[in-house]
Amino acid sequence: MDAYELITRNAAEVVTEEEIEALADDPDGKRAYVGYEPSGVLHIGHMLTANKLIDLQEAGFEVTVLLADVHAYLNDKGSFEAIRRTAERMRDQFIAYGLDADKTQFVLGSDFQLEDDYTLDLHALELETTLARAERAMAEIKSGDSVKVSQAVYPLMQALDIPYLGVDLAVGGMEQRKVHMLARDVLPSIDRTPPTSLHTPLIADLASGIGKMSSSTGVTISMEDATAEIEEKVNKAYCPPTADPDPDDEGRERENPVLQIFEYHVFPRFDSVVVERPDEYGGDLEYEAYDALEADLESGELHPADAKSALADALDRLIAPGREQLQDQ
Ligand code: IYR
Repeated sequence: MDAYELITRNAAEVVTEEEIEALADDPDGKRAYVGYEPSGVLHIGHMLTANKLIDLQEAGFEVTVLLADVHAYLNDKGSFEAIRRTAERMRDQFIAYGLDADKTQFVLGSDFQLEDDYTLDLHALELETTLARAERAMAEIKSGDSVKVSQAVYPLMQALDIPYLGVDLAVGGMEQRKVHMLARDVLPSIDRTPPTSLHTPLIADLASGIGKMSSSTGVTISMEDATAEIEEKVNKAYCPPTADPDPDDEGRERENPVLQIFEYHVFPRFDSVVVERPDEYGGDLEYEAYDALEADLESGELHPADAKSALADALDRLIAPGREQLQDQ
């Protein structure tokens, strides 16, 4: 796989392709980052962007993880002290789950976002941006309904993080895209380069296949789940037997989260996936690529129950090393 393919594989969108091509061809000095609001336990939603960071490291990027403590505070996630403690725990979890501690720079937002220059640049951006524009950028991220001033400041700070961290590429889930578009619009007004961005797909809720998987509203797999919990959640996951639409579904957009997890979490990290089946059901199946597994599930060759047990097994193998390391601490 060449650098461009590695950078863009499994991305839902890149802005823009030409800019990514130029970065792929750049032999050195390329830097990318993802920011996370610190939260108690890492779940597979975090790992989607973390997997992308691992791809980017392989493609020659230096990688920064921003533990966005000030952003979490602005988003009403608790006291600043509690958020700081959570941030430290999150750093250990990312390392346990495969981000190389020697190659990844972890930065706390509060390490640079409270400096004079940053604050003055933030005020300059505030002068350039209407409240309506900032609010629109936050629509997918904010937690409450009644908009606070903090929610207008939040996306402007996220935009400003990009030049202050000196990165070429901002990575995030699709819910971050409006903030990155705002950054492209407003940063030139304070003489900063508009950033290139890459967005990972959103995985649907495990139980329903509807909407976005989230630890606050539905079922997700956490990086601390035990083998039995993973099996139970995956067994209950929405995974229709064929591609035929459910007649009772009234046109609701449903994704297949089992397939999504195979595509975005399992195949990027394993060379092949073995589905174990008794001989009377056709014997074991081995897949080297995601598309073949999807085709077999859709044709009926692969039964959802067998796909689920292979998925639970693969997820457990992905999660076990970090889970054990964290238990020992
Ligand atoms: N908005 C992100 C957190 C975040 C991301 C970046 I990239 C930043 O520079 C700052 C904050 C979230 O929703 O978790």
